[in-house]
Amino acid sequence: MADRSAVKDALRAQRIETPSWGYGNSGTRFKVFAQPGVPRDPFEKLADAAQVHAATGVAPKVSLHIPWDRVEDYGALSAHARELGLEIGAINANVFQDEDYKLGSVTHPDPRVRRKALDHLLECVDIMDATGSRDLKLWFSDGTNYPGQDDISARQQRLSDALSEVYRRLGDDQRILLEYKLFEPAFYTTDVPDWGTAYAHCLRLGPRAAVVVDTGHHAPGTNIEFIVAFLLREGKLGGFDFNSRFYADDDLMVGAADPFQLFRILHEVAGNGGFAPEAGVAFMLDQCHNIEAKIPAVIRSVMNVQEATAKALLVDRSALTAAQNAGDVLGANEVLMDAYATDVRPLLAEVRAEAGRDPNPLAAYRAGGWAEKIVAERVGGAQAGWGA
Ligand code: AOS
Ligand code: ZN
Ligand code: ZN
Repeated sequence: MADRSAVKDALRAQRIETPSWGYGNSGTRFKVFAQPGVPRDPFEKLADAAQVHAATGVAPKVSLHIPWDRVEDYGALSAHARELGLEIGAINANVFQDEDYKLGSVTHPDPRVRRKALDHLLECVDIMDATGSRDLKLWFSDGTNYPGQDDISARQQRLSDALSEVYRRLGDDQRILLEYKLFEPAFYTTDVPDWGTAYAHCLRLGPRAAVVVDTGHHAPGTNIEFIVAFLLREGKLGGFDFNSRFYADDDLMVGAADPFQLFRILHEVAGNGGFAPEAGVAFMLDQCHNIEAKIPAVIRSVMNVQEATAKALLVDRSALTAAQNAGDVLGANEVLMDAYATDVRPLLAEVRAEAGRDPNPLAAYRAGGWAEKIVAERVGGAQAGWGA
Protein backbone atom coordinates (compact mmCIF):
# COMPACT_ATOMS: atom_id res chain seq x y z
CA MET A 1 0.00 0.00 0.00
CA ALA A 2 1.20 3.52 -0.77
CA ASP A 3 1.54 5.73 2.32
CA ARG A 4 -1.75 7.69 2.35
CA SER A 5 -0.44 10.67 4.29
CA ALA A 6 2.60 11.00 1.99
CA VAL A 7 0.22 10.91 -0.97
CA LYS A 8 -1.83 13.70 0.60
CA ASP A 9 1.31 15.76 1.27
CA ALA A 10 2.36 15.41 -2.36
CA LEU A 11 -1.10 16.42 -3.57
CA ARG A 12 -1.06 19.47 -1.32
CA ALA A 13 2.37 20.46 -2.64
CA GLN A 14 1.57 20.05 -6.33
CA ARG A 15 1.46 23.23 -8.44
CA ILE A 16 -0.21 23.50 -11.84
CA GLU A 17 0.46 26.54 -14.01
CA THR A 18 -2.36 27.92 -16.13
CA PRO A 19 -1.96 29.78 -19.45
CA SER A 20 -3.11 33.38 -19.90
CA TRP A 21 -4.34 32.51 -23.40
CA GLY A 22 -6.72 29.89 -21.98
CA TYR A 23 -8.83 32.72 -20.53
CA GLY A 24 -9.23 34.69 -23.75
CA ASN A 25 -11.32 34.04 -26.83
CA SER A 26 -9.87 31.42 -29.14
CA GLY A 27 -10.96 29.25 -31.99
CA THR A 28 -9.84 27.58 -35.16
CA ARG A 29 -8.99 29.04 -38.53
CA PHE A 30 -12.67 28.54 -39.37
CA LYS A 31 -14.29 30.59 -36.62
CA VAL A 32 -13.69 32.17 -33.24
CA PHE A 33 -16.82 32.01 -31.10
CA ALA A 34 -16.50 35.01 -28.80
CA GLN A 35 -17.75 34.55 -25.25
CA PRO A 36 -19.20 37.29 -23.06
CA GLY A 37 -17.13 38.40 -20.08
CA VAL A 38 -13.70 37.30 -21.32
CA PRO A 39 -10.70 39.40 -20.20
CA ARG A 40 -9.89 42.59 -22.09
CA ASP A 41 -6.27 42.77 -21.01
CA PRO A 42 -3.58 40.76 -19.18
CA PHE A 43 -4.64 42.20 -15.82
CA GLU A 44 -8.11 40.70 -16.25
CA LYS A 45 -6.62 37.39 -17.40
CA LEU A 46 -4.77 37.28 -14.08
CA ALA A 47 -8.01 38.08 -12.24
CA ASP A 48 -9.60 35.02 -13.89
CA ALA A 49 -6.59 32.88 -13.09
CA ALA A 50 -6.96 33.95 -9.45
CA GLN A 51 -10.44 32.40 -9.50
CA VAL A 52 -8.93 29.09 -10.58
CA HIS A 53 -6.38 29.31 -7.79
CA ALA A 54 -9.04 30.26 -5.24
CA ALA A 55 -11.14 27.24 -6.23
CA THR A 56 -8.33 24.69 -6.42
CA GLY A 57 -5.53 26.04 -4.21
CA VAL A 58 -2.87 24.58 -6.53
CA ALA A 59 -2.71 26.99 -9.45
CA PRO A 60 -0.80 30.11 -8.33
CA LYS A 61 1.33 30.47 -11.48
CA VAL A 62 0.22 31.93 -14.80
CA SER A 63 2.16 31.64 -18.08
CA LEU A 64 2.25 34.79 -20.19
CA HIS A 65 2.58 35.12 -23.92
CA ILE A 66 4.38 37.98 -25.59
CA PRO A 67 3.04 39.94 -27.46
CA TRP A 68 -0.47 38.79 -26.53
CA ASP A 69 0.20 39.94 -22.96
CA ARG A 70 2.36 42.94 -23.79
CA VAL A 71 1.94 45.79 -21.27
CA GLU A 72 3.69 49.09 -20.62
CA ASP A 73 4.79 48.19 -17.13
CA TYR A 74 5.66 44.56 -16.35
CA GLY A 75 6.51 45.49 -12.77
CA ALA A 76 2.90 46.63 -12.34
CA LEU A 77 1.63 43.40 -13.90
CA SER A 78 3.62 41.23 -11.54
CA ALA A 79 2.60 43.42 -8.58
CA HIS A 80 -1.01 42.87 -9.65
CA ALA A 81 -0.31 39.11 -9.77
CA ARG A 82 1.12 39.21 -6.25
CA GLU A 83 -1.91 41.13 -4.93
CA LEU A 84 -4.07 38.35 -6.33
CA GLY A 85 -1.92 35.69 -4.67
CA LEU A 86 -0.37 34.70 -8.00
CA GLU A 87 3.07 34.62 -9.62
CA ILE A 88 4.12 35.02 -13.22
CA GLY A 89 5.12 31.66 -14.66
CA ALA A 90 6.75 30.93 -18.01
CA ILE A 91 7.16 33.67 -20.59
CA ASN A 92 6.14 32.31 -24.00
CA ALA A 93 7.85 33.93 -26.95
CA ASN A 94 5.99 34.41 -30.22
CA VAL A 95 8.01 34.19 -33.42
CA PHE A 96 5.22 32.80 -35.53
CA GLN A 97 2.67 35.55 -36.16
CA ASP A 98 4.62 38.11 -38.14
CA GLU A 99 4.70 38.53 -41.92
CA ASP A 100 8.47 38.31 -41.81
CA TYR A 101 8.37 34.75 -40.48
CA LYS A 102 6.87 33.09 -43.54
CA LEU A 103 10.09 31.12 -44.15
CA GLY A 104 11.04 30.83 -40.49
CA SER A 105 12.16 32.97 -37.57
CA VAL A 106 15.55 32.11 -36.04
CA THR A 107 16.13 29.63 -38.88
CA HIS A 108 15.09 32.01 -41.68
CA PRO A 109 17.57 32.21 -44.59
CA ASP A 110 17.72 36.03 -44.26
CA PRO A 111 19.96 37.25 -41.40
CA ARG A 112 17.79 40.36 -40.94
CA VAL A 113 14.76 38.23 -40.07
CA ARG A 114 16.84 35.99 -37.83
CA ARG A 115 18.07 39.08 -35.94
CA LYS A 116 14.50 40.36 -35.52
CA ALA A 117 13.38 37.00 -34.08
CA LEU A 118 16.39 36.82 -31.79
CA ASP A 119 15.75 40.35 -30.53
CA HIS A 120 12.22 39.28 -29.59
CA LEU A 121 13.57 36.31 -27.64
CA LEU A 122 16.00 38.61 -25.81
CA GLU A 123 13.14 41.03 -25.08
CA CYS A 124 11.33 38.09 -23.47
CA VAL A 125 14.29 37.60 -21.13
CA ASP A 126 14.01 41.31 -20.19
CA ILE A 127 10.36 40.62 -19.36
CA MET A 128 11.40 37.66 -17.23
CA ASP A 129 13.72 39.99 -15.31
CA ALA A 130 10.89 42.46 -14.77
CA THR A 131 8.30 39.87 -13.73
CA GLY A 132 10.47 37.44 -11.78
CA SER A 133 9.69 34.65 -14.20
CA ARG A 134 12.05 31.67 -14.22
CA ASP A 135 11.28 30.08 -17.57
CA LEU A 136 11.49 31.18 -21.18
CA LYS A 137 9.32 28.78 -23.15
CA LEU A 138 10.33 28.53 -26.78
CA TRP A 139 8.22 26.96 -29.44
CA PHE A 140 9.34 27.51 -33.02
CA SER A 141 6.92 27.09 -35.89
CA ASP A 142 10.00 27.14 -38.14
CA GLY A 143 10.23 24.59 -40.89
CA THR A 144 9.67 24.03 -44.59
CA ASN A 145 6.78 22.87 -46.73
CA TYR A 146 8.57 21.32 -49.69
CA PRO A 147 11.56 19.07 -50.20
CA GLY A 148 14.52 21.16 -51.29
CA GLN A 149 13.01 24.41 -49.97
CA ASP A 150 15.90 25.02 -47.59
CA ASP A 151 18.92 23.23 -46.19
CA ILE A 152 18.00 21.16 -43.12
CA SER A 153 21.47 21.28 -41.57
CA ALA A 154 21.94 25.00 -42.20
CA ARG A 155 18.68 25.63 -40.40
CA GLN A 156 19.87 23.54 -37.44
CA GLN A 157 23.00 25.68 -37.28
CA ARG A 158 20.96 28.91 -37.33
CA LEU A 159 18.74 27.54 -34.58
CA SER A 160 21.75 26.56 -32.51
CA ASP A 161 23.33 30.02 -32.93
CA ALA A 162 20.14 31.76 -31.79
CA LEU A 163 19.62 29.46 -28.81
CA SER A 164 23.23 29.99 -27.71
CA GLU A 165 22.84 33.75 -27.75
CA VAL A 166 19.64 33.58 -25.69
CA TYR A 167 21.24 31.12 -23.30
CA ARG A 168 24.16 33.49 -22.71
CA ARG A 169 21.68 36.25 -21.83
CA LEU A 170 19.89 34.18 -19.13
CA GLY A 171 20.27 35.03 -15.45
CA ASP A 172 21.57 32.39 -13.07
CA ASP A 173 18.08 31.30 -12.02
CA GLN A 174 16.52 31.43 -15.45
CA ARG A 175 15.99 28.59 -17.92
CA ILE A 176 15.21 27.95 -21.54
CA LEU A 177 12.40 25.43 -21.93
CA LEU A 178 12.52 24.16 -25.50
CA GLU A 179 9.33 22.72 -26.92
CA TYR A 180 9.09 20.36 -29.88
CA LYS A 181 6.21 19.65 -32.22
CA LEU A 182 5.96 17.12 -35.01
CA PHE A 183 4.39 19.39 -37.61
CA GLU A 184 2.13 22.40 -38.16
CA PRO A 185 2.29 25.05 -39.44
CA ALA A 186 5.22 23.60 -41.42
CA PHE A 187 4.19 20.44 -43.24
CA TYR A 188 7.40 18.94 -44.59
CA THR A 189 10.22 19.60 -42.11
CA THR A 190 9.93 21.23 -38.71
CA ASP A 191 13.18 22.49 -37.19
CA VAL A 192 12.39 21.16 -33.69
CA PRO A 193 10.09 18.24 -34.53
CA ASP A 194 10.77 15.81 -31.71
CA TRP A 195 12.20 15.31 -28.23
CA GLY A 196 15.51 14.04 -29.58
CA THR A 197 16.20 17.25 -31.47
CA ALA A 198 15.12 19.37 -28.49
CA TYR A 199 17.22 17.24 -26.15
CA ALA A 200 20.34 17.52 -28.34
CA HIS A 201 20.05 21.33 -28.45
CA CYS A 202 19.46 21.54 -24.69
CA LEU A 203 22.41 19.25 -23.99
CA ARG A 204 24.68 21.46 -26.07
CA LEU A 205 23.36 24.62 -24.37
CA GLY A 206 23.95 23.46 -20.81
CA PRO A 207 22.22 22.84 -17.49
CA ARG A 208 19.80 25.76 -17.76
CA ALA A 209 18.10 24.38 -20.85
CA ALA A 210 15.53 21.61 -20.71
CA VAL A 211 12.82 20.05 -22.86
CA VAL A 212 9.08 20.75 -22.65
CA VAL A 213 6.77 17.87 -23.46
CA ASP A 214 3.54 19.18 -24.94
CA THR A 215 1.27 16.16 -24.80
CA GLY A 216 -0.43 17.15 -28.07
CA HIS A 217 2.73 17.34 -30.18
CA HIS A 218 3.45 13.72 -31.10
CA ALA A 219 2.61 11.31 -33.85
CA PRO A 220 -0.34 9.04 -33.00
CA GLY A 221 0.87 6.02 -31.07
CA THR A 222 3.98 7.71 -29.64
CA ASN A 223 4.82 6.42 -26.18
CA ILE A 224 4.99 9.75 -24.36
CA GLU A 225 5.65 8.21 -20.96
CA PHE A 226 8.84 6.64 -22.30
CA ILE A 227 10.06 10.09 -23.38
CA VAL A 228 9.18 11.44 -19.94
CA ALA A 229 11.06 8.66 -18.13
CA PHE A 230 14.10 9.12 -20.36
CA LEU A 231 14.24 12.91 -20.00
CA LEU A 232 13.76 12.78 -16.24
CA ARG A 233 16.56 10.26 -15.91
CA GLU A 234 18.82 12.62 -17.86
CA GLY A 235 17.74 15.67 -15.81
CA LYS A 236 16.37 17.29 -18.97
CA LEU A 237 12.62 17.37 -18.42
CA GLY A 238 11.85 21.06 -17.95
CA GLY A 239 8.11 20.74 -17.90
CA PHE A 240 4.86 19.81 -19.52
CA ASP A 241 2.39 21.62 -21.70
CA PHE A 242 -0.64 19.55 -20.81
CA ASN A 243 -3.62 19.23 -23.13
CA SER A 244 -5.56 16.51 -24.92
CA ARG A 245 -5.60 15.54 -28.55
CA PHE A 246 -7.74 13.21 -30.56
CA TYR A 247 -6.14 13.96 -33.93
CA ALA A 248 -3.31 16.52 -33.99
CA ASP A 249 -2.53 19.54 -31.77
CA ASP A 250 -6.13 19.87 -30.61
CA ASP A 251 -5.41 21.74 -27.33
CA LEU A 252 -8.46 20.22 -25.64
CA MET A 253 -8.70 19.86 -21.86
CA VAL A 254 -6.00 17.64 -20.40
CA GLY A 255 -7.33 14.26 -19.36
CA ALA A 256 -10.38 14.61 -21.61
CA ALA A 257 -9.19 12.41 -24.47
CA ASP A 258 -7.09 9.81 -22.70
CA PRO A 259 -6.99 9.89 -18.89
CA PHE A 260 -5.10 6.58 -18.89
CA GLN A 261 -2.27 8.10 -20.90
CA LEU A 262 -2.12 11.01 -18.46
CA PHE A 263 -1.90 8.50 -15.61
CA ARG A 264 0.90 6.58 -17.35
CA ILE A 265 2.84 9.81 -17.87
CA LEU A 266 2.42 10.88 -14.25
CA HIS A 267 3.34 7.40 -13.08
CA GLU A 268 6.73 7.92 -14.74
CA VAL A 269 6.98 11.36 -13.15
CA ALA A 270 6.30 9.82 -9.73
CA GLY A 271 8.68 6.93 -10.30
CA ASN A 272 11.55 9.15 -11.43
CA GLY A 273 11.36 11.83 -8.74
CA GLY A 274 9.66 14.36 -11.00
CA PHE A 275 7.27 15.68 -8.35
CA ALA A 276 10.13 16.80 -6.09
CA PRO A 277 10.58 20.59 -6.30
CA GLU A 278 14.31 20.16 -6.96
CA ALA A 279 13.50 18.25 -10.17
CA GLY A 280 12.29 21.61 -11.53
CA VAL A 281 9.49 20.16 -13.63
CA ALA A 282 6.90 22.82 -14.53
CA PHE A 283 3.40 21.36 -14.75
CA MET A 284 1.78 23.75 -17.20
CA LEU A 285 -1.45 23.70 -19.13
CA ASP A 286 -1.40 24.74 -22.79
CA GLN A 287 -5.01 24.72 -23.82
CA CYS A 288 -7.67 26.75 -25.57
CA HIS A 289 -11.32 26.64 -24.65
CA ASN A 290 -13.07 27.37 -27.91
CA ILE A 291 -16.64 26.34 -27.17
CA GLU A 292 -16.75 25.64 -23.42
CA ALA A 293 -16.79 28.19 -20.62
CA LYS A 294 -13.17 29.08 -19.98
CA ILE A 295 -12.64 29.42 -16.22
CA PRO A 296 -14.55 26.23 -15.31
CA ALA A 297 -12.69 24.42 -18.10
CA VAL A 298 -9.36 25.42 -16.57
CA ILE A 299 -10.61 24.30 -13.14
CA ARG A 300 -11.73 20.97 -14.62
CA SER A 301 -8.30 20.57 -16.25
CA VAL A 302 -6.48 21.25 -12.99
CA MET A 303 -8.71 18.65 -11.31
CA ASN A 304 -7.97 16.14 -14.09
CA VAL A 305 -4.23 16.55 -13.51
CA GLN A 306 -4.77 16.20 -9.76
CA GLU A 307 -6.79 13.01 -10.20
CA ALA A 308 -4.21 11.40 -12.48
CA THR A 309 -1.47 12.49 -10.05
CA ALA A 310 -3.31 10.96 -7.10
CA LYS A 311 -3.64 7.65 -8.95
CA ALA A 312 0.03 7.71 -9.91
CA LEU A 313 1.02 8.39 -6.31
CA LEU A 314 -1.19 5.53 -5.11
CA VAL A 315 0.75 2.93 -7.11
CA ASP A 316 2.10 0.42 -4.61
CA ARG A 317 5.73 0.82 -5.63
CA SER A 318 7.21 -1.90 -3.45
CA ALA A 319 4.65 -4.41 -4.76
CA LEU A 320 5.37 -3.20 -8.28
CA THR A 321 9.13 -3.57 -7.92
CA ALA A 322 8.72 -7.02 -6.36
CA ALA A 323 6.51 -8.16 -9.23
CA GLN A 324 8.87 -6.66 -11.82
CA ASN A 325 11.93 -8.31 -10.27
CA ALA A 326 10.13 -11.64 -10.11
CA GLY A 327 9.26 -11.34 -13.80
CA ASP A 328 5.59 -11.41 -12.85
CA VAL A 329 4.16 -9.71 -15.92
CA LEU A 330 0.50 -9.92 -14.96
CA GLY A 331 1.17 -9.14 -11.29
CA ALA A 332 3.09 -5.96 -12.14
CA ASN A 333 0.42 -4.84 -14.56
CA GLU A 334 -2.24 -5.53 -11.93
CA VAL A 335 -0.50 -3.28 -9.39
CA LEU A 336 -0.57 -0.44 -11.88
CA MET A 337 -4.17 -1.04 -12.94
CA ASP A 338 -5.34 -1.23 -9.32
CA ALA A 339 -4.06 2.29 -8.74
CA TYR A 340 -5.60 3.53 -11.97
CA ALA A 341 -8.97 2.01 -11.06
CA THR A 342 -9.07 3.74 -7.68
CA ASP A 343 -11.69 6.46 -7.32
CA VAL A 344 -9.49 9.24 -5.93
CA ARG A 345 -12.17 11.91 -5.84
CA PRO A 346 -12.93 11.34 -2.11
CA LEU A 347 -9.19 11.57 -1.30
CA LEU A 348 -8.86 14.87 -3.17
CA ALA A 349 -12.03 16.19 -1.53
CA GLU A 350 -10.45 15.37 1.83
CA VAL A 351 -7.18 17.15 0.91
CA ARG A 352 -9.14 20.25 -0.12
CA ALA A 353 -11.36 20.24 2.97
CA GLU A 354 -8.31 19.87 5.23
CA ALA A 355 -6.81 22.92 3.52
CA GLY A 356 -9.99 24.87 4.31
CA ARG A 357 -11.29 24.81 0.75
CA ASP A 358 -14.51 23.64 -0.79
CA PRO A 359 -14.12 19.93 -1.62
CA ASN A 360 -15.77 20.63 -4.98
CA PRO A 361 -13.82 23.38 -6.83
CA LEU A 362 -16.30 23.67 -9.69
CA ALA A 363 -19.25 24.10 -7.34
CA ALA A 364 -17.25 26.65 -5.35
CA TYR A 365 -16.52 28.65 -8.49
CA ARG A 366 -20.14 28.55 -9.65
CA ALA A 367 -21.41 29.64 -6.24
CA GLY A 368 -19.01 32.59 -6.13
CA GLY A 369 -20.86 34.57 -8.82
CA TRP A 370 -17.68 35.51 -10.76
CA ALA A 371 -19.07 34.29 -14.09
CA GLU A 372 -22.08 36.62 -13.81
CA LYS A 373 -19.94 39.51 -12.59
CA ILE A 374 -17.53 39.46 -15.55
CA VAL A 375 -20.34 39.17 -18.07
CA ALA A 376 -21.92 42.27 -16.55
CA GLU A 377 -18.72 44.27 -16.18
CA ARG A 378 -16.51 43.38 -19.13
CA VAL A 379 -17.59 44.49 -22.53
CA GLY A 380 -15.64 43.60 -25.67
CA GLY A 381 -13.30 40.84 -24.50
CA ALA A 382 -10.01 40.32 -26.28
CA GLN A 383 -8.97 37.40 -28.38
CA ALA A 384 -6.23 35.20 -26.98
CA GLY A 385 -4.30 35.37 -30.23
CA TRP A 386 -5.05 31.93 -31.63
CA GLY A 387 -7.40 31.40 -34.54
CA ALA A 388 -7.36 35.03 -35.60
C1 AOS B 1 2.20 25.50 -30.15
O1 AOS B 1 1.67 24.58 -30.79
C2 AOS B 1 2.73 25.28 -28.82
O2 AOS B 1 1.99 24.32 -28.15
C3 AOS B 1 2.99 26.46 -27.88
O3 AOS B 1 3.42 25.96 -26.66
C4 AOS B 1 1.85 27.27 -27.44
O4 AOS B 1 0.62 26.76 -27.74
C5 AOS B 1 2.00 28.68 -27.82
O5 AOS B 1 3.31 29.11 -27.64
C6 AOS B 1 1.07 29.55 -27.01
O6 AOS B 1 1.77 30.36 -26.22
ZN1 ZN C 1 2.63 23.96 -26.14
ZN1 ZN D 1 0.74 23.14 -29.36
